[in-house]
Amino acid sequence: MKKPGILLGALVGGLITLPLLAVLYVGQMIAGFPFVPFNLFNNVRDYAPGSTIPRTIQIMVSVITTLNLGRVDTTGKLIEQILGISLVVVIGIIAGAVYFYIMRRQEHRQEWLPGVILGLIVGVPLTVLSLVGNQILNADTTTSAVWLVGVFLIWGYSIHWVYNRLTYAMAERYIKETPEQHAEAQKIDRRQFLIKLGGATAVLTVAGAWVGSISRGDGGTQTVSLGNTQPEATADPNLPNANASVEPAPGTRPELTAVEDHYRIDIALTPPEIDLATWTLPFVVAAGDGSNTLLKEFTMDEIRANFTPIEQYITQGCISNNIAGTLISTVRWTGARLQDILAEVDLPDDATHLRITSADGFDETVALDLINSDPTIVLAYDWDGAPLPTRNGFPIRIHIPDRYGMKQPKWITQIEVINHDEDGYWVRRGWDKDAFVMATSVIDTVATENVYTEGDQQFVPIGGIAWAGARGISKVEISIDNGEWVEAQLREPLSDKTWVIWRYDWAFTEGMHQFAVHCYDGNGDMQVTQSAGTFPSGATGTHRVQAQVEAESA
Ligand SMILES: Nc1nc2c(c(=O)[nH]1)N[C@H]1C(S)=C(S)[C@@H](COP(=O)(O)O)O[C@H]1N2
Ligand SMILES: [Mo]
Repeated sequence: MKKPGILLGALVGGLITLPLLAVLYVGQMIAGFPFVPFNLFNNVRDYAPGSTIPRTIQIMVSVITTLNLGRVDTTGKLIEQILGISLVVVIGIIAGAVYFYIMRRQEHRQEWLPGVILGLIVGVPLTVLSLVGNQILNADTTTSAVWLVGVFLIWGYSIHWVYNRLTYAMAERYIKETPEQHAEAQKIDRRQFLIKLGGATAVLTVAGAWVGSISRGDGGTQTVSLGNTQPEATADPNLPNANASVEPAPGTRPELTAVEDHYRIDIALTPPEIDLATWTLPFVVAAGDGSNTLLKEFTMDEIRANFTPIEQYITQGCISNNIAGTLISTVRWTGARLQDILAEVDLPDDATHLRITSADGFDETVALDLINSDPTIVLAYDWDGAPLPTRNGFPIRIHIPDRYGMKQPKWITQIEVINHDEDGYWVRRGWDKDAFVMATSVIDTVATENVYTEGDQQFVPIGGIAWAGARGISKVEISIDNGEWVEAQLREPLSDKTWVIWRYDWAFTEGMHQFAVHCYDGNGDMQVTQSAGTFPSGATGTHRVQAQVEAESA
């Protein structure tokens, strides 16, 4: 019996890696687990020696421009993604070849153990590379690690299983051949088996890609069994919209998020604890010899006392928030205008940008033009009237309207004045350079427990939120059972920067129904309804839920 060689190993390694990619993709789309090829690529880009990667990207950009392949940023991103996927396939091919090479030299048939070892040798490093400071994770690190290693164990075992099948087994119809014809028979058997294997991996890969793409962004249709009896967003007389005429439908999320419930996303494993006794906010400029010249320095007391506090109700969202996800919150921010602060800093003539750095190693750059055009950009120190919680950026963080959180450093430790633009922490890792907030709308509740009668008609309240950054919301529409889009009522929001609560009271017919929502921003532009995942520019897509609506039992 002839053992399969390294070429066959390469083929098998490549084939088995395709469904692996599909499974990883489904894992990302459904549960937010890291998609190894992209994370791996980002890491290779960040840590590759010297200028290999920037040079590759430069070549890519000139190829795109020369061949007229479309917008450099989007096409470039696609090429990067293809590179990432190819990288993993190449790893699979090499792993398969090496594995077959090693197994050929074994005298005896091995059961599962070498396959598991293969899975660990390849899977553990790739898992680590996919999890270290790389993407804004949706799933927690431990669960992600278990998932990734598990998937790679199955991958390794599959390669091993194929090796054993090719080496030690043969379809029954060939076995009765004479020993001389055995080698020939084995060849035919292998060919047939490989064709089947190719077909099976193709089917699995396509099925995985399909399942992943339909569960993209809007997560398919969820079933809501919401419908609490009490409205949660009861009017607080102190809120600016206390007299709003539209009441939230029961089960709508609180209009104002409790500070301790505000979502948290950052690269810090534990939030940095900053001591106000030693903290200052220095504005510096590079001296040219590698050191910094201090332009101006503020203590927290000075920032609080010397600048008029600006209070704003603000909804902030994370670019990693899935449609109807939880990485979005609304609180009252207080801070000093960055314009006012800069008026006291003697900026160099050629200054164009500020590079903000944070205690956790995070950084972002903001253009002076943007700051000068918007008096609502603040360095914030209070949330709901109390100093920022440690986890949310104590003692100071920036707010820039209309951008996702990734553009807005917390725990600011230094502001460097520079004369050029620079990509920030997440931008360097492939996320959107501008990170403008995508308009989004969510159904929070179909209040099936709050059905009421008016005249001879029964109604069920439906409600939720819509948000489009500082652009505001001009219209929310819902569609029931794929029917016509009808306009919902809009509750007056807390401010022009917060989400808007909407409500629609439906004169229902009993039964199971599908509900969909979409919104228009303040410019009258409809939200993007095409489903897209969070990377690289924020999720888009229509939120849909279904609910069983029953008549009130009188
Ligand atoms: N220093 C620092 N600031 C940061 C980040 C970070 O990792 N480090 N993450 C950003 C991201 S991605 C988001 S979504 C917001 C989240 O702010 P929150 O945790 O207060 O909700 O902080 C932003 N500012
Ligand atoms: Mo974020």
